[in-house]
Amino acid sequence: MLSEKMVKELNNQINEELFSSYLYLSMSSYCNAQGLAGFSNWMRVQAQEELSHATKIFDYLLERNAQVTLGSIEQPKHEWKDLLNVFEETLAHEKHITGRFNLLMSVAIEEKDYATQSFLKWFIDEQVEEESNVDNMLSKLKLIGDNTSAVFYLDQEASTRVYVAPTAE
Ligand code: OFO
Repeated sequence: MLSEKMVKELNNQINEELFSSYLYLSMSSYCNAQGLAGFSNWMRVQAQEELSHATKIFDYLLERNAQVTLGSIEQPKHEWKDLLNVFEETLAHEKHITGRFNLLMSVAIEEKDYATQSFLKWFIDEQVEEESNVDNMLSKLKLIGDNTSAVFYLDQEASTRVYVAPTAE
């Protein structure tokens, strides 16, 4: 049985993931408004991934017979300085999420909750990949600066990203 503290933190994490999805959906709309349909797609896929993270935690709580308590989702911002700023904030947000999973893992370790430790491992690994993907895009954006044709080339690349549902584990 999950401890009260573990249930509370996992519930909080559902909210964090839903907010992440909301934030990236808002970024997707911003990119579209800037004429960057490829980056809009990239962010939309990111939003879908976050939604799947929320439901993965939701399903785990149900599987463990714990109660899911959904709270309200904070309104995301809808304006950024430019595309570079969008990716700077995405990286900062993903670092925050990594911190959240580290905290969840610390709770699971403290509680000797081995099943939740095993469940959380997928997210810990996923965060390494998420941070790296965003960091790579950010480095490219920093390199190209104001070079419009390079931005459009990158936008083309971003348009090829497709959503892949996480495998059931
Ligand atoms: Fe972007 O991360 Fe969810 O978990």
